[in-house]
Amino acid sequence: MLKTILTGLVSAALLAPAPAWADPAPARENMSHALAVKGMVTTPLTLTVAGLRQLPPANGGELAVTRHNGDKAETITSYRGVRLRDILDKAVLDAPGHNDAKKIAIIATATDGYAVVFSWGELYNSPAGEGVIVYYEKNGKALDDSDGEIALISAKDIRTGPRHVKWLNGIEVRKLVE
Ligand SMILES: Nc1nc2c(c(=O)[nH]1)N[C@H]1C(S)=C(S)[C@@H](COP(=O)(O)O)O[C@H]1N2
Ligand SMILES: [Mo]
Repeated sequence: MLKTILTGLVSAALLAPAPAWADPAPARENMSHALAVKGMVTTPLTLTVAGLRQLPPANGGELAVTRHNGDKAETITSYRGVRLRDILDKAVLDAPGHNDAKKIAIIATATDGYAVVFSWGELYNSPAGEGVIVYYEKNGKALDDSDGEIALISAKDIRTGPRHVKWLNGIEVRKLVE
């Protein structure tokens, strides 16, 4: 009797769809092991954490990650990474014409399909650019399953959640306008 009930409960649990409150992201499978820099660049790159460590470090202190509605997702105590601008400069934007760079969008993508957009003007010619950082350490440690191995933060955004890209694996440079 008890066995029948238990077996029933176990199979119900296995068959039932995940409840809405469950974390939808299977974090462990999402881990990003490398960052591909591609598109309109003269030198496409594949950077692992070891490769990112070779670039000039950019550190940040306490930062609240806030969702679009203002709720707090987490508070980061410190982070260490590389400015997205420095990564793009290493790959070299393929924008030879006087006005080419101004038409460029930079798309940051994650292993789960999440993607956010920056513009050249924002990264290179606005105060926001300083705070756009690809990071590989959080609170003094390597990133774990919840957002690792590589992630991105736009520290000067009003709400930092939307452009906090966990499991970052791609930076694509695209010219949007001919
Ligand atoms: N890879 C990836 N990063 C992501 C998301 C996502 O779905 N996938 N959600 C974003 C959103 S909308 C917010 S508000 C923050 C905080 O998300 P959390 O609520 O999962 O902590 O992470 C952001 N980063
Ligand atoms: Mo969000």
